[in-house]
Amino acid sequence: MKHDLIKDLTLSHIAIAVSDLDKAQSFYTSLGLKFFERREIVQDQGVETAFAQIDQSAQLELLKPHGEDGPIHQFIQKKGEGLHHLCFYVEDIKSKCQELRAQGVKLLYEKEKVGAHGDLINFIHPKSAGGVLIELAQKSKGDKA
Ligand code: CMX
Repeated sequence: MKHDLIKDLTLSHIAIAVSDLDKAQSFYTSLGLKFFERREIVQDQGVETAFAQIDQSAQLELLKPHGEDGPIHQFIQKKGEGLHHLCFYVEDIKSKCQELRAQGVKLLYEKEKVGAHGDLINFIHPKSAGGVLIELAQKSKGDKA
């Protein structure tokens, strides 16, 4: 069966919380993924990230705590390593968030923040999404990848 692609919502990345980036990267490399050389520290989120391309659009993001204040540190302390969130790219994050708020969906931030790659981001609380943490992102203008 052929499906029409929804251009306004594409999978950006699947994120995994890890304690050791090198170890996790080595595992996913042995699975066949190729990681970008550049790792990024996102101070605001308290994480260090490593990304690998999965297919034409989606990536795998490994998230290691940077410091002891961030959500990934807390997540690993409480639950251990594992699947952390899904991220979808949207065309216009501000209007998408307004649309969702109007439907009663709980978003974490009142105003979008700057995340990895300089993208604008917000999150849907897992309690509003059947137990799954969902990140919404709008591509930064400088990032055409
Ligand atoms: N996926 C699913 N459920 C989750 C979750 C996750 N990643 N993190 C927490 N939860 C659940 C908990 O299990 C808990 O449920 P119960 O009440 O049923 O036990 C509930 O949410 C509250 O959890 P908590 O441990 O008390 O955690 P907090 O409320 O302190 O924080 C959250 C949860 C989602 C608000 C926090 O993790 C957050 O602000 N996340 C957004 C920012 C983020 O994750 N940044 C990471 C880096 C982003 C990137 O660069 O990609």
